[in-house]
Amino acid sequence: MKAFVTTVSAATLLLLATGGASHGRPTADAPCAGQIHANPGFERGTTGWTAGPRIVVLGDEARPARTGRAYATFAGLDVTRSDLLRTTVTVPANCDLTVRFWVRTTTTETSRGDYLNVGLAVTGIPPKTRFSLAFDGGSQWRQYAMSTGTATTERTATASFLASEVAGNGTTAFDVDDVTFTLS
Ligand SMILES: [Ca+2]
Repeated sequence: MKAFVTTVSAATLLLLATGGASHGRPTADAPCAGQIHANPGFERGTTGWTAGPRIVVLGDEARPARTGRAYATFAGLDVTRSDLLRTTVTVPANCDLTVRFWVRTTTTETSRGDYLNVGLAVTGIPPKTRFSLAFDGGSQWRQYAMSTGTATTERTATASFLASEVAGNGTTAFDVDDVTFTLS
């Protein structure tokens, strides 16, 4: 490609540049758009996700999904345990990734015995907990968002939901739905 470019005239290069602009961006910039996860709302079960054995995906008329019929739930079982739900996507060079997700909290707790830590691990940046949600998260669906920022190289980004529960002080269930991964 470089050899080709050096042999064409400046006038042709100018034509190519203006032609590219008027017919949409060339492929180098095209990936920075749209939602890129195949199963953001768990309608296809845990496809595209790595889910711990106690994470169930269900449709429940008493506790309906935010959209569709399914969601991921870290159910309050009043046992001491932790569970992890995560997924990894590729972030093309020069793109920003925004992860948006909804959480609903059902609880009998009045302290932070049980929690849901939401993290975003990005190539070149130390993994970090972005949100630490607990009993006071609210019984209605609430949306949260976190972003990677941009870089000049392709990266991977792993979003993780780690629930930790301690037995004997009440129970908290965390429901998660519509985890979208949008490039810009
Ligand atoms: Ca759903």
